[in-house]
Amino acid sequence: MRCVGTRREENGAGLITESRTTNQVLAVVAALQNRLNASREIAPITLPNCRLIKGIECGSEDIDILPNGLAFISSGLKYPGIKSFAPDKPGEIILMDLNEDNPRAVELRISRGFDLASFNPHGISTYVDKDDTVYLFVVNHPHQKSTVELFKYVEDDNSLVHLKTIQHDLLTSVNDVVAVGPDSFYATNDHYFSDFILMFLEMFLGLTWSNVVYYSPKEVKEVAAGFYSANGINISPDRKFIYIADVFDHNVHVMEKHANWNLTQVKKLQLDTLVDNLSVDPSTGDIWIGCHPNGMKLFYYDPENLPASEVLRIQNILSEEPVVTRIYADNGSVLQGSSVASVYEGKLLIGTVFHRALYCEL
Ligand SMILES: [Ca+2]
Ligand SMILES: [Ca+2]
Repeated sequence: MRCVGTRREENGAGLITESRTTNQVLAVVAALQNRLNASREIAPITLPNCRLIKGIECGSEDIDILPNGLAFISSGLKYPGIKSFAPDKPGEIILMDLNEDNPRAVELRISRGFDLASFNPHGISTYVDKDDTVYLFVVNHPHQKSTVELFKYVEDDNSLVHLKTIQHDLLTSVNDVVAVGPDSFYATNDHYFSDFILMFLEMFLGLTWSNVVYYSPKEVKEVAAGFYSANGINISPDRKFIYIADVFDHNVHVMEKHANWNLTQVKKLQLDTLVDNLSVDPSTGDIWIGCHPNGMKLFYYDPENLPASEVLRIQNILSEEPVVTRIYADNGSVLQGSSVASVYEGKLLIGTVFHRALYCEL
């Protein structure tokens, strides 16, 4: 004590400044731990009829299911700071027909001319046009950049024909997209920066510089901003509302879509988990979410302390009292780092950022 007292006398102002700085750093670290839910442990919730899907070993970050039961799965994401079990293997798009009694995962062939070696697929979205053409929008990170690839799905030979690569100054760090036309979509930028160090700094400091962009060949504009990290995005069955997950703010934003494609916030539903991709059940309008209960375990991969999985279902999000149900939870012993959950007629697919995928009959 005496020693401290003496120093205080000699350099009082300096010490106060120093302790203020220390307090500020501690506050930033505490806020980061909160955003990552760093202390959360979960109790398991099991489902009776689930199996791991054969052939999916290196991620199934996003899943989009067509009204006819064909499920598209993006696999093999390499994302700065996140684990990959196959860092040198290009990503792929996998298809499962959920009408089959025992659905299998089949890799889709991609047309010539597309650079497969650098394919690094992330969020996806399908769009069925008036003439029944199926378009698949895929967020891609070739060489750490962000593009959106537009494909046409050809059912006859289970292939994807690459139509175009979309790149734009406003599409800097794209996480997910939701198609609103055959060549237009909303996209989330999960960070303002695309450089890894600056991305980390942005997360560490808790900047709310992440946004949502509307893209069409005629017009590209920011339509929502102020997110810690906008991640999953999807649309209501009546196509009036856009749902956006803020992964580090642990909530889902409900936005009203206007004729000029601008978005205005209707409400925000607070949760206690890191919300990744959002799927909408077309028959009920329920939102199914793949969540990370504890982001620290996801970002600092430790085989002794695995990242967990959690699936939430939100019913009646527009009502006064939405119902949030925890459908599935696992400590990572079965499924690590769940990022998406999608349903089709009593069947549930749960995908992960870099691990396997689960097929369940509900
Ligand atoms: Ca998606
Ligand atoms: Ca995502």
